[in-house]
Amino acid sequence: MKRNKHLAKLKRGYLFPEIGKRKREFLEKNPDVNLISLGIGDTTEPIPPSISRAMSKAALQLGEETTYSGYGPEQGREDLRQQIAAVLYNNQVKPSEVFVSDGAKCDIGRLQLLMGDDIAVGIQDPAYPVYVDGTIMHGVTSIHFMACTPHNRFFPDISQLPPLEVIYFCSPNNPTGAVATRPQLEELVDYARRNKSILLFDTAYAAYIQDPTLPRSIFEIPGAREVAIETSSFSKIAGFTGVRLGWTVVPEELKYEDGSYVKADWNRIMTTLFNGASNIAQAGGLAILQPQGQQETTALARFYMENAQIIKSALTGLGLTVYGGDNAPYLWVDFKGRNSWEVFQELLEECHLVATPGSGFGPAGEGFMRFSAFGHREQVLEAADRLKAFSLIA
Ligand code: PGU
Repeated sequence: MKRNKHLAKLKRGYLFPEIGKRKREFLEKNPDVNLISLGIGDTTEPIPPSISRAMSKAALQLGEETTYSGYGPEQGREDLRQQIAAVLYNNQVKPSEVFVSDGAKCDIGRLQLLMGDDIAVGIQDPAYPVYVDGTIMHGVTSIHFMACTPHNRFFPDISQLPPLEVIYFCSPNNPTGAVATRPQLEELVDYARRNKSILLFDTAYAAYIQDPTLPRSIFEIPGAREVAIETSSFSKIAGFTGVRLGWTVVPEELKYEDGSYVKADWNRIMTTLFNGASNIAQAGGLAILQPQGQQETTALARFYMENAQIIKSALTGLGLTVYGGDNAPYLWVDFKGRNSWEVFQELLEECHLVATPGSGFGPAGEGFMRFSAFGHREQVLEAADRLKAFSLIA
């Protein structure tokens, strides 16, 4: 068999397995070390009780003749689609536009099937690596990196953008923790309308927005329905990283340049390549959207945001400039131009801490490190103590 030639264009292994490898190598040589990971953005706290109970119940129902169910609709349970539209979008989207899935990462991979390979794609730099790697695997060669750095307050200069057919945009942002404001998103939507581009908007961290003036969805922006697809996830809301449940909203109005409807193709892709999200996971999703689930998950987000503040104050105490952490569970830390893999290694060896090298998210991430706020409290406090004693920057 001939290899997909685009796979050879990928620069290295996927970022997080690479970090896992370095972590394992270090532990093999230093087996007694108590390593603390603030690396991969993986939730650590248990799934709240009303949600785990709903999933246990759903699992037991599968063991009973009268309540067993097999394949469900590929697009997700109708009641879950309704609840997502009502609770998370204030009915600004229709249930029929919500496609429930096994997670945002999986949807991002499938969304790339909507695109031709002869298109120009804009991606924030730094960005969640799946956007770039997935686009390359798909055979797209024209990738425009939109630098998002402290110099432009993590928002690209839209007036300088070439015509782009697709723009990936993530807010709250992984890795910088920046959240785009309403005027910024209005500018982005306006660009997409003028250029007939499609925005692929990732809101996996929307539940972490604390400032009520910041938009939680692109569909809060007038005109976005004609230009945007939104992908999101229950992973970070409720500790569902291992349960696997997300969704994508494709508005009815959204069209390709030839006038045909994107939603029809998305439905075709999902019904062909996906067989519906796990029924147990969907029962959990419904519980998240009940008032009790909402209370429990809000408390969970608050807990991780307190972690963010603990790590932030340890890092600022070292004289480092720290971005993010106020409306997103990531801290983006300026290590003053130092090579990020070198800093990674020093943090590993001297503090026994794992953080993610900024350069793993794109060239503009060089010199930065991402610290995740996911962690048990005692580990986060211990990590903060170790950082305070860190001599690198002195
Ligand atoms: N979108 C963004 C922006 C993310 O950061 C992540 C996870 C996802 C989607 C994945 O959502 P799922 O619904 O769970 O599929 N990013 C984490 C985990 C690493 C990874 O490879 O997904 C991170 O540390 O960046």
